[in-house]
Amino acid sequence: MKLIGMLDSPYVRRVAICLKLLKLDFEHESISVFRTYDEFKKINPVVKAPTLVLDDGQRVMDSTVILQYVATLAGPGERIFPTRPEHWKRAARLTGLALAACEKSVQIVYERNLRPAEKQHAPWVDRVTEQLLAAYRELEQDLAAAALPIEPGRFGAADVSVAVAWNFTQMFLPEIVAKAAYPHLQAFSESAEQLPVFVSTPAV
Ligand SMILES: N[C@@H](CCC(=O)N[C@@H](CS)C(=O)NCC(=O)O)C(=O)O
Repeated sequence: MKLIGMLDSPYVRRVAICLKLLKLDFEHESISVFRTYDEFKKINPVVKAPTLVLDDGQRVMDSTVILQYVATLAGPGERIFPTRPEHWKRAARLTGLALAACEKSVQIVYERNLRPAEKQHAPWVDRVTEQLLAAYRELEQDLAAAALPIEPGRFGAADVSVAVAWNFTQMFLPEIVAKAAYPHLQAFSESAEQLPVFVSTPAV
């Protein structure tokens, strides 16, 4: 199978890292939904990254849907999702917050990069910024209450999603989300980004 999309997308990166955690073989094509729109459109007319092209040619999109599918392909013992309800509860909450943080970060980046300066709408950016900060505040509280694992063998999709979201926001919006105000997230991210599976899947 082939993963299509740039690793500077937190959605593409979370899928790439999880595929590696699951020890699944895949090819990666770094095609941009913006700079190479027409090329992307030939693969997936909806032009959404990530897109996973399966061996039979079918194309699947949306990182969460892709992860649900690829998790079923893994060998015995390779897991990115918890099996016990109490673990799922935490993973679900962390993943929801991390994906909201990704979405709000991406919205601000798009507003800045795609909309002409004179057309930018400050009330919308303020609202999205408030939502982004709320998501990270909640994540910080959760991590302060109970640390996330940093051993590679215990990493699941939720942990990957938190780490990837934080890295993306720090890459593009460090002046909005000051890392000093989120010490648990920052420490977790620093540990995660040193793991071989993260190092071999760089966001830039
Ligand atoms: N919910 C989707 C979001 C994916 C997404 O928005 N990807 C961006 C790249 S970071 C994209 O495809 N942007 C182009 C567009 O939406 O037109 C997921 O989890 O995969």
